[in-house]
Amino acid sequence: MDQALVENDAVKKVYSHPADNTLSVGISTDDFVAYVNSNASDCDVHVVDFSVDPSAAAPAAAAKNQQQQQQSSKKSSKKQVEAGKTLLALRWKKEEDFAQWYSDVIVLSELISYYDISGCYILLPWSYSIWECIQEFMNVRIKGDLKTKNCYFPLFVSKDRLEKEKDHVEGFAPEVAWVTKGGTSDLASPVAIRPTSETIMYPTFSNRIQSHRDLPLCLNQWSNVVRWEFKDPTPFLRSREFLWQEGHTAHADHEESSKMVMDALEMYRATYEDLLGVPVVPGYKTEKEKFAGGYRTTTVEAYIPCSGRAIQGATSHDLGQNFGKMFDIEFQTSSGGKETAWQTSWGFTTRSIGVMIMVHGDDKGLVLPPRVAPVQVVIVPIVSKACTYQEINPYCQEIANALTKDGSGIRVEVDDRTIYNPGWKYNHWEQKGVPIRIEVGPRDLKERSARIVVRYSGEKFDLSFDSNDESKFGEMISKKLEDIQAGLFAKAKEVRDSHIVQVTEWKDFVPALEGNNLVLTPWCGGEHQEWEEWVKEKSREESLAAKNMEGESETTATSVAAKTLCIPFKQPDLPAGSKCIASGLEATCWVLWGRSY
Ligand code: 86X
Repeated sequence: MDQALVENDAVKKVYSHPADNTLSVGISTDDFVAYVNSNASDCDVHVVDFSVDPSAAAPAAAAKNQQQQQQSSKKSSKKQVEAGKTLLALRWKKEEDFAQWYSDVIVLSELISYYDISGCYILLPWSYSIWECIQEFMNVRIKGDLKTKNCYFPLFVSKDRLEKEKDHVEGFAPEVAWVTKGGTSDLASPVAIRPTSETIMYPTFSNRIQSHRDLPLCLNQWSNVVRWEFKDPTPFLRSREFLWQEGHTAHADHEESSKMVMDALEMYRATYEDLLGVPVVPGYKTEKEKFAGGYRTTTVEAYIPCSGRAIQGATSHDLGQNFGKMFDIEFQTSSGGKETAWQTSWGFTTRSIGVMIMVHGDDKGLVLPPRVAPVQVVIVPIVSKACTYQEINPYCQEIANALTKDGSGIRVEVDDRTIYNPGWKYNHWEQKGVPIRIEVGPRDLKERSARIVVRYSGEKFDLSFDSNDESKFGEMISKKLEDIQAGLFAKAKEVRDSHIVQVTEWKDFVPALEGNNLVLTPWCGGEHQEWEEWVKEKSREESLAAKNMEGESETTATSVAAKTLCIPFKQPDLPAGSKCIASGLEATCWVLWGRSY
């Protein structure tokens, strides 16, 4: 309790929310302190002088943006946390300081813990469960539609093998992590930790593929990979070790392999949109932005409203015969000739969880779409002297049983812990993003009803729990979860759609970026890579001028320059005579630009 409240005689009453966020009780400070210190409550009053500036260091979460903190040191010192104290609420609003907000959300919701190696994070059960939901969703499709089998290849790769294809590794070499010792003795030849598994898997493809009868060969692995990056890391979005799935397939002809590329991309679209509620734009990467080792790259691009930035959600590559030639993946055709296999590769990472957090989260914390929420419904009993746990718990349990029985499959938790009061629990589960809270008080017990509170909208209503037809209650909650899933997606899509603007003249380009938009422009197409470079430089210059800044740091992960995100599959009409935004040449398509992560 704030010391000023206790000592200041002018303060006649303090207001608290003893049982319910929507009800306040005002009593004198003396009575309040006496009550809390009495046996009636489980805790004691601690008087804290809030006017004293806590000198303790900021936690790791807040340490990240030190520069920013120094710029607004007055603001941030107020928001530092005393060492050893837990945060009770987010210190930052999403719109106020997006990076700090994100740090607070992932820690308070217990998704992430920090670790003593930069760029590495602990995925706590709350985030790992989400990853398991993603795996479940995707495995059905990987094994079903994509007819691809899971497998596991080694983590380590020899230097010779990794560098077998120089061109493939070249640009990436600085990111490769190496093991050079076993115990104290140097290894005869160091081994790399996989940054991706082409060189690890493709020799196996070469061995196993001899005849057209061996095709298609479609393998997927779920694994960790390491890329030792030096840009600022951000949990989920850019970490040195991350989890992913990588699919690698080989086919007898290009028709079949290009279909695989599209089918894998459709799985990614579905995972983002139908599971995570995050709208994405599917399309082709330009020549400049595609995976250099392949023939063509497709992508799903997401949009982060608060930063106005795009982020690559996942990619699916048409490798053509490039890797087949490098790794001798040849097969005997049915007519007896020899042909190189046609390959694809596709990957989806834990970055997706970060995108989901950024898109749906709010000032109270995480907001989870029901389909990936580890707990979809939390039931909180409201206890008091007049209504004890012994009285109310059986009813809460009855409700929980109704929601879980007959394999209705709702993930329910009854929070019947006695060490926390209901207000604390509401806050806790709101921060963790649980889609539905069911509050059960004495009145609900008497009337056999329950109060339903929806996390993302704040909607509240009473629902009757009819003892003759409990399945009705379960159906209503199931339906509500589906509505929430659809509602979250619709809300995100509306925001995203309103931030894609069509621009046909260069003068409108940077102003559109400055308005946090992605920009669709007519474009002269693939052969003119230098014009993408031109847009990058020109947009950087004009953006810096608009922001009154002189230059950009080399280590910041994000730049103010725009790059192409994709050539969307879904193209608006291109009026005849449209000119490329950059070159002024005849436009052949619309291309999507944006600042990106
Ligand atoms: C490119 C290509 C591809 C399978 C995917 O995008 C989906 C899943 N792989 C990955 N890429 C690299 O090839 C690469 C190679 C090395 Cl050696 C590295 F250190 C980093 C890399 N990053 C990306």
